[in-house]
Amino acid sequence: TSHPLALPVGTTLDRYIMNRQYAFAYATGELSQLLRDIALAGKIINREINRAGLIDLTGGMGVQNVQGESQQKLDVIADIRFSRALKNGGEVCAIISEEEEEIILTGNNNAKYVVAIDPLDGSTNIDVNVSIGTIFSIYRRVTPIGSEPTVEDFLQGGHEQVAAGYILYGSSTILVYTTGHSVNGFTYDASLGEFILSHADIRSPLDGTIYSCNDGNVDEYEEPVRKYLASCREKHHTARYIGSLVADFHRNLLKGGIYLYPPTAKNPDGKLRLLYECYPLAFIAERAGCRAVTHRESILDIKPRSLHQRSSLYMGAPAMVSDLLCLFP
Ligand code: AHM
Ligand code: MG
Repeated sequence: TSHPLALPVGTTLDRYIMNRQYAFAYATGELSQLLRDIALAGKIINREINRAGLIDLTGGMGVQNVQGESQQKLDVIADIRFSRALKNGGEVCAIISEEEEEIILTGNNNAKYVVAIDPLDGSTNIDVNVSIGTIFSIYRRVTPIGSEPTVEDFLQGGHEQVAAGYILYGSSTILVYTTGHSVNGFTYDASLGEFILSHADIRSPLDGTIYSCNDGNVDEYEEPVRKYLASCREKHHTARYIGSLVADFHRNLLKGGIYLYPPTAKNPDGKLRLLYECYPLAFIAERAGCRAVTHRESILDIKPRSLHQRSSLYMGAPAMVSDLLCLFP
């Protein structure tokens, strides 16, 4: 199934992006530059994370972000780094971030794109050396070029994403993204300072044996979800849950599994944020052959209403997601 212009494993991200740009006649290079800006910010965050323990970057700031969670120093740093990289890069007119209530205007009103980002996801894992990630989603603006961007640019819906991706800062750092065609992963080689194509055209298994949810919440899950989890245990499936969405998603994508974040008493609409957590991962999941749904619709079909809207999320191998959905009346 490899594309005629497919590049071999070992190709650098920069070269890959340039090659893809030439493959599309209409491409002007702005999206390519934007993807490179995100990769650069990712390298900077990666550096900060790797030395976090040394320079006392871990631990709380004593302030709360817009969702009322305690904000970690690294969250703040990642937010600043990404905003700066996207502002300086010049291809983005506005950003929304998990860390900020309102849209961030970059001042580049002539730019075509807007970006929704969770700069550093997995906040409870930051100061304990466990994998964390960045999630991003890119749209072409709908407001006229030259004008000030508005929330409308962000509330287009999941199908309108032009690209989505994540960076997982794990046992190695990997950037995975798609522009709506294949999904490709680039592992960071720190000695070269380059992301290198390591996972070309990722296709997820159709079925799997891993299930990932916060077991502490199970009593609050709705009946069909509890039934599904009981069936996983009956089949001696494997429970794996890191509590960093990117890390749990990446593992299940490669190995075959299902990720579940159902509604709970504390988060009746689900915990995860639609625009910069669910949409981008759902976009990647579908392109890699997985499904991403709530109990009643596909994540990408959800109509966005507000910037920090939440959703429940069931995502992973299509056979597993279908088995779960069958249990809902
Ligand atoms: P965060 O944006 O505050 O980091 O929260 C999102 C995280 C996801 O990475 C993870 O999947 C989920 O929250 C874990 O939640 P819980 O601790 O409730 O299991
Ligand atoms: Mg998050």
